[in-house]
Amino acid sequence: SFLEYAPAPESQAILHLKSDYGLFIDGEFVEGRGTPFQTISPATEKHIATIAHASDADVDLAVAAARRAYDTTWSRMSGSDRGKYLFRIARLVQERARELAVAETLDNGKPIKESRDVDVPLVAAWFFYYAGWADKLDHAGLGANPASLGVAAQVIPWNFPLLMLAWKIAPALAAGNTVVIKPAETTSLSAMIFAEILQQADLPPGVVNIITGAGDTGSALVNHGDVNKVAFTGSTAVGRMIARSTAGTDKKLTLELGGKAANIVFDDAPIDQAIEGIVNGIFFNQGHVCCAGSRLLVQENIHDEVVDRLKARLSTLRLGDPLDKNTDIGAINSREQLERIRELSDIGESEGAERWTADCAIPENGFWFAPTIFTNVATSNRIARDEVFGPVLSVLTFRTPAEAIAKANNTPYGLSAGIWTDKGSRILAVADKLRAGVIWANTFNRFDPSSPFGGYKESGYGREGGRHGLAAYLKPASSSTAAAAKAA
Ligand code: TXE
Repeated sequence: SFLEYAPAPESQAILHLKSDYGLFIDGEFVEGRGTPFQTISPATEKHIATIAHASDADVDLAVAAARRAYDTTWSRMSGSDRGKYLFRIARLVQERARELAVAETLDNGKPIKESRDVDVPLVAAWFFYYAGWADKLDHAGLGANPASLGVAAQVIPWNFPLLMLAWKIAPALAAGNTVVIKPAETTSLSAMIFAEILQQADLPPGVVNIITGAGDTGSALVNHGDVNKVAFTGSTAVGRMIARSTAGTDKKLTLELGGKAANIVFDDAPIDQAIEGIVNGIFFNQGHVCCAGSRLLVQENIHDEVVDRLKARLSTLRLGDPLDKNTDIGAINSREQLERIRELSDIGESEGAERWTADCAIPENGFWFAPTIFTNVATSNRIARDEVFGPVLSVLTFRTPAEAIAKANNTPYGLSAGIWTDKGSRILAVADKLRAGVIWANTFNRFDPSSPFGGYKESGYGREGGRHGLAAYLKPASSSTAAAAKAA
């Protein structure tokens, strides 16, 4: 199948890596005017390619190209024609799936089996899903003749570089907007391969512009005067800055920020399934997941059994070369992130929590952190409150459903939560009281393009996915168009 993994030397050959990547503006690769930077493999620290750094003038060019494309082609095109481009992009992603998966794993450090089986197939699924919406907008219950917003400025993080790109671009284009998007500085490689796909799909120039760079480029983009919509996924600190700087403008804003999700396990839960769900919940993608189940809330009477079984399971995980298809735990994306994880883990220990680390050999080069569990965690400990964004699980206990709910909600975040129980009525009763945007029952970290994703509180606002995700890229129908449509 096209998803089959080829071993490293061969797979690198299918990558056709360039040594130098420019910016993708107005349908062309152009040189950036800022100082270029290097992207490295976090598993080996070896150089992969040189990435362009967009200056303020480059941001101007990209926004101008998006505006032109919006005015002259994209907003004038029928929904069914826009849909055809999105279908084409989805199919090209499938055709180049192996190459995209290898690039993603090389640049990000995530295991190839995840990029191959999760990230890239979901990227295609997102484009297929929103392609299907493009010609149905007028009849979708989103208001009569919903209108696009204009130019969308999108800034994305490094944990799911391609998937976040798809989450941002697909609904924006389906709704008739044009895009300028900035990938994260440590993971721009797959976005530039995606730019080649846009060329292959013959997407009209300027409809999607991909500009690489660091926070300065992101800031120039979201604060640009000719942008109508800002969509950001990243840290709560930067999200706050963007909320402040766009306040008082007419830019429509959606923010998808951090999380500290509770994964609640009741004593009647199917234990084998729950153990797998807990492991997947926090160790998938090295825990670099905003909705990761980083706080395990386990019913007191099964605490010891669950912790023992978790330790046994984690001892079987294989950490190492992300390009090896047997690898379960890949590399931490950057030295900075590794330092953050180390620091918070050391604080966890100094605050009195008990630390257990899976016994695995750590490669000599690259950035690695072995799966870690903290028990005896108090709700006030930093390890129970701060987003670690790494392979670190904090275990807390509860006695009653009410206590589980109170502890789960005792966080400034509100992105996701999980409930494990055999009782359907309990799932509904507990879910109803959790302040989290996404709640999984007897599963965790499941994603589907038709399902809205987003948070409460400091996890941000707005939803991505489903028709809610589309609404984020549309103006509400004006009362006059609504009335006219009704009269007709
Ligand atoms: O995020 P940043 P960082 C959390 C996670 C992690 C921490 C820091 O806890 O440990 O944040 O990660 C761009 N204006 N999450 O430092 O800085 C930046 O170039 C506009 C959770 O990597 O927020 C990148 O493209 N843009 C999260 C993107 O913002 C700016 C995913 C994210 O980087 C900018 C990532 C500015 N002033 C981190 N400054 C999640 N919700 O999944 C930076 N950027």
